Amino acid sequence: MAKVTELGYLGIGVKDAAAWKEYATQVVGMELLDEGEGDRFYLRMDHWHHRIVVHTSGEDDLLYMGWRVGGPLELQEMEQQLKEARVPYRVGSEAEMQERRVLGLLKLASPGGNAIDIFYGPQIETALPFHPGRRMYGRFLTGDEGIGHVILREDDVAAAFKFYTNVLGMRGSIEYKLPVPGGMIAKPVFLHCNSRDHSIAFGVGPMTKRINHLMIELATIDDLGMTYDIVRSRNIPVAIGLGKHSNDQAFTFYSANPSGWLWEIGWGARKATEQAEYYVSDVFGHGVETKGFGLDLELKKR
Ligand code: MBD
Ligand code: FE
Repeated sequence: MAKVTELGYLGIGVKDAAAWKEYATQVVGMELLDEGEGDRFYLRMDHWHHRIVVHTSGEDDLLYMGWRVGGPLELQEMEQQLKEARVPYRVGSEAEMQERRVLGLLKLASPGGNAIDIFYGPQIETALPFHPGRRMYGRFLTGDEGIGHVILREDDVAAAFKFYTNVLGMRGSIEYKLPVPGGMIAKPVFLHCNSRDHSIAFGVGPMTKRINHLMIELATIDDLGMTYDIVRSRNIPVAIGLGKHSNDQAFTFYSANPSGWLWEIGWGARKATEQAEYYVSDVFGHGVETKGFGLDLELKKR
């Protein structure tokens, strides 16, 4: 079975391009790459041409995700899996592959209607080393763990679980049982495709946007602290304060981006466990500070 190996890139649609350029470079430390196309610019986190395409198309939401496979054979095998599972897909044209800066491309959608690229062969810029948008102590932790993780809207959790595991080849399970207002228990599912604890999660409750958050990881704690100070100094809303998750054991906080969804900034995550476990509380912290960002969960039992 072919398996996706990393969440390689994201496309997002935004209203306020200037605010996004400022946020991505000066708050988070990403590198801006503007190739003068007018309708989009790129954010770099490492030696890839880009990790995020910011389309100035106004959605203020996720547009697409790029899931990587190893090479042409794996892409072919993935096509077979899509056929067998009766998932409609399209082979990307030469122009579409060039647009995404990849060697091979399939285009499809998840059960929840999230646009998915399956690709191999990203464009790597050996002559354009990563240059952060502001000072950094270290770097973003990407490599073979991909860009980070996303929490998405997948209204039919069982269908999404089947799709991401049986068709795309990911592994995982429910990892928390958390009481939510109204007496319900949230049972979010977390899936991995490499040593990152999770590359995707869903089932946190009703969502208006396609995406709740993108988590990006820093290699050194000082960079997490520097980002936190910048967020505080600019009075950017913090949805969930600093704390430590039980599943990936990452030290993180969640704050608003200029599109009104969250970026979770983290450090110190452990590797994915081989065998399923679930938790009823985070380790410490992670208190809800600002409600209304679709993550009003009490992660820490108090
Ligand atoms: C996460 O990264 C997360 O976003 C939530 C809600 C719970 C555990 C880990
Ligand atoms: Fe997260």
